[in-house]
Amino acid sequence: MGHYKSNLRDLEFNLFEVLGRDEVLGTGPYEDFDADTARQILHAVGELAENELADSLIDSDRNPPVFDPEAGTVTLPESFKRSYKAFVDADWGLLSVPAELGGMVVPPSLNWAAAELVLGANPAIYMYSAGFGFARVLYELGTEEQKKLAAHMVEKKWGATMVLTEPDAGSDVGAGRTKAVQQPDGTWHIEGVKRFITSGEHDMSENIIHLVLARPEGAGPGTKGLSLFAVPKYMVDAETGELGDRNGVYVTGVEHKMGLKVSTTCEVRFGEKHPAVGTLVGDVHDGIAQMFRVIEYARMMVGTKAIATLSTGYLNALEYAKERVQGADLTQMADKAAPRVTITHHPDVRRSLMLQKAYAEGLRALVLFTAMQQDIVDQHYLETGSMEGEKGSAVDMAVRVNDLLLPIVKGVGSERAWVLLGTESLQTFGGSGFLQDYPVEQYVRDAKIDTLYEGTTAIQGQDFFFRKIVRDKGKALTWMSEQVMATVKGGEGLESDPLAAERELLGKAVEDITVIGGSMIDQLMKSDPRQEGGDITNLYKVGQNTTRLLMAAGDVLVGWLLLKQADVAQKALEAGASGSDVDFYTGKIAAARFFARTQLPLLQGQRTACELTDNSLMEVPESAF
Ligand code: ST9
Ligand code: FAD
Repeated sequence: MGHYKSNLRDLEFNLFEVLGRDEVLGTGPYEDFDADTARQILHAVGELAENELADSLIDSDRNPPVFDPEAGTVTLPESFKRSYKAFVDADWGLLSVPAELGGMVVPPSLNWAAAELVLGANPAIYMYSAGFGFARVLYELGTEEQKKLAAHMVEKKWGATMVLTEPDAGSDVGAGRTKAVQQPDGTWHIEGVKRFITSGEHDMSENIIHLVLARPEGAGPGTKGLSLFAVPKYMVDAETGELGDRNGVYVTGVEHKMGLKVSTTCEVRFGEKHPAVGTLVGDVHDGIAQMFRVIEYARMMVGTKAIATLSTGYLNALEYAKERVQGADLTQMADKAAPRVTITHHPDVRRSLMLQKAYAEGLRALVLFTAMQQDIVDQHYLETGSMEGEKGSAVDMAVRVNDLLLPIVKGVGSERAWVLLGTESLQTFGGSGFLQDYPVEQYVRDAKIDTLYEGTTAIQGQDFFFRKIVRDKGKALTWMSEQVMATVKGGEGLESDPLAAERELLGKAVEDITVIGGSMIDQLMKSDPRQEGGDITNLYKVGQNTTRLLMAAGDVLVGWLLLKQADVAQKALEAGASGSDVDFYTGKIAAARFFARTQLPLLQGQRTACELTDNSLMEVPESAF
């Protein structure tokens, strides 16, 4: 048995028992894929993930890619190449490709459920296969010639990269200095140095298409002055797809990392040896907005990767805990001859396991609830060709809610996952967890990156508050709050509600987060110098709390989704569930109870901390740190 333990039962529970995805599957644009086919897809991907894909995770960590600085080439370990080939040969990359390029037209919720399985088994496989998704973006945004390039990318399974970061432009993408110079033939020459580029070089596809942000000569400062260019490693004959000359884009360094070692992280130089020729995507200067199409998808991917790893970390820990015999039952601690028990008997181990279960399953539910918003937008796009709905429509709200939830999926998913993997999953193994005999130490190392790339947690917190709440004028937030409050009030009218106490706790958590958000809005208003008494430094008080608000919102949503699931589970038990379903549903109710009773009350402390915020932190001299 390999390292990866999937949770197909929970994926199906979310999709079909909680989110009603069977109503969408098999109808409209998704008519070719009904619920049964969706289940078959998930089982097939799960089987592949647990076997061929998982097979190389450990080996490719111990034998990472080898960079040849002379040739500028990278050789990946054979074990990983086999896994990657198994994935692309099975054509599962086509789940994120549009029909026009030969893709399978499935709702995003099914795509993300399948993605979790790949990302949990061997995340770098999904990242190297980005060419499929990037082709979609190029097809949707590109010129006629770029649409043809997109078709070749899919057919020939080429690699692709997203190229934003530079040595002095990380979070601050707008500080990028890479330049684009237009040529008489309409192409552009790209000049500059990019850093940390994932999949920048490897030996698994004959070509790599780089999507590069660069600043055309004379363009303005910041992100708005950046344009997006498609820059191939080898020039391509758009008609035939045949490769031409080597383009002037070279990898000059590959980083040595803490984890996720098989995923190459490259320094890429453009136009140093000879010109790096690119074409302007869509022939329009709208680079940052275009790149955000990729970033949004990639942020969802990172959140899914994080929780996929937390889930397999938990299931590995659970298996170990059921077998490891150590110590006597706490109630017999005085009896030195008492029988020894498996560690699942110890209250503290149970606390730890249930915490892992609650977050892994609650965050999975959040990923799939977010994906369900994408289903609404995707279906509308397939039917009308537009990604926007009329103002006030369900599609318009789904766009906003998806936007609101993405920083939570990415920011909270990654923070909770890597911390819990370390403090709980690894800890469950005792000293053995520290050894490379088990996969969990690698999970911790591989998952840490998720809090960093695609915008650090601080960036997610700011995005959540300033863009997704304030700029949205609270529309998506209000809708979301209504959904949560419907569950809080869900027990009204019931003769006896077994989850009444949990609903009350969720209601209190909503009150707490409302105070946190409210006091931040208050400080924001007080920072407007145009208002009487307005002081711009009040913005620092907001800035001290953006990550707090993000994490608190994650907890409220996890608590809510677990409770929603518990309601479904309760009904299923009352309807006479049998066999392994009884355990499954009982576990759902237990997780909701545990989370509501042990995690949601902690938000009161966060509320107090927010209310106590002043600017003394900002006044501490740097030398006093
Ligand atoms: C990286 C890659 O880290 C790591 C892993 C790579 C793995 C690759 C494999 C991926 C697999 C998946 C592939 C499939 C792909 C595709 C499939 C598609 C179907 N939402 O606030 P402003 C835009 S890569 C949307 O003033 P600043 C918007 O246009 C490196 N758009 O920002 C806005 O204009 P407007 C990742 C947004 O102060 C404009 O930006 N690096 C959003 O100028 C300006 O906005 C980072 O993520 C949004 N949330 O710049 C950088 N936000 O307002 C992190 C902004 O008019 N830093 N826009 O609408 C940030 O995000 C900064 O906040 C900043 C600030 C750069 C945006
Ligand atoms: P900095 O921006 O210097 O941040 C340092 C610290 O300061 C962080 O804690 C950050 O949260 C904080 N900080 C910075 N600015 C602010 C602010 N305004 N407010 C509050 N806090 C702030 N990039 C690509 O373009 N393509 C890729 O494929 C890619 N893959 C990557 C793969 C790996 C393994 C790694 C490590 C990075 C990758 N990146 C990629 C780059 C990645 O997106 C950046 O590392 C990330 O956006 C952070 O930038 P930085 O490292 O320069 O950190």
